Amino acid sequence: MKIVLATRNAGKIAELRRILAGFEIVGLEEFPEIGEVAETGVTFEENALLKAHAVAQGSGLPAVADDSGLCVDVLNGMPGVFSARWSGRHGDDQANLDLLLAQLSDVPAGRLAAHFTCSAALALPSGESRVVEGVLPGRLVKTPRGTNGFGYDPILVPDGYDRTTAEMSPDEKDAISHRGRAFRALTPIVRELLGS
Ligand code: ITT
Repeated sequence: MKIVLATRNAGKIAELRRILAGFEIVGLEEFPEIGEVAETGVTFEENALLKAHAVAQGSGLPAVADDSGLCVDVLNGMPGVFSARWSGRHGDDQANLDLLLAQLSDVPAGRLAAHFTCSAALALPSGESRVVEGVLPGRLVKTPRGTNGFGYDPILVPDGYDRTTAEMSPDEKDAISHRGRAFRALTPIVRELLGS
């Protein structure tokens, strides 16, 4: 059974194709008629479900979606669901990172706790859906380090590590990441609902 990956974020696509390696994954490029889904939800869960349902309806196939972001304690959880458009330029990782670092410039190093969150949703063309969450807690560094991954990876050091997720290998990040956790939790649910 084919599953449509309901995301246009290249960084996520690369990670999800690894994490969901056992499934027959098709990308949104096979459904050019499906437009952008407005992320009008106020939670990761709501937005993941919005995207998964829209793509399942538009493609007629089961769809999985990811809504994720970086939540910074000292900013009351922001940028959160606004992570991809924090600078006002959706998907401009460098601009988003630069703005966040500017906002944190006066915050002492000891007060930089933050976490990545990922809500992973599955929706079927019938309208049935499931959603689960994964979290990666850590702290931010003010000088970006590493070239792997995407988004805010160069500034998040997971708890128990001294490297950013951009300094980790793809497999190392997948094993502990919010996305790895969420989609590994979703996998048995996908198998159960699709009978595969
Ligand atoms: P789709 O809606 O097409 O999936 P998007 O980039 O708009 O793509 P989101 O609204 O879920 O997706 O925003 C995700 C943002 O959160 C992403 O652009 C990064 O800035 C950040 N982010 C999420 N997961 C991350 C990770 O593993 N490493 C670094 N940054 C991450």
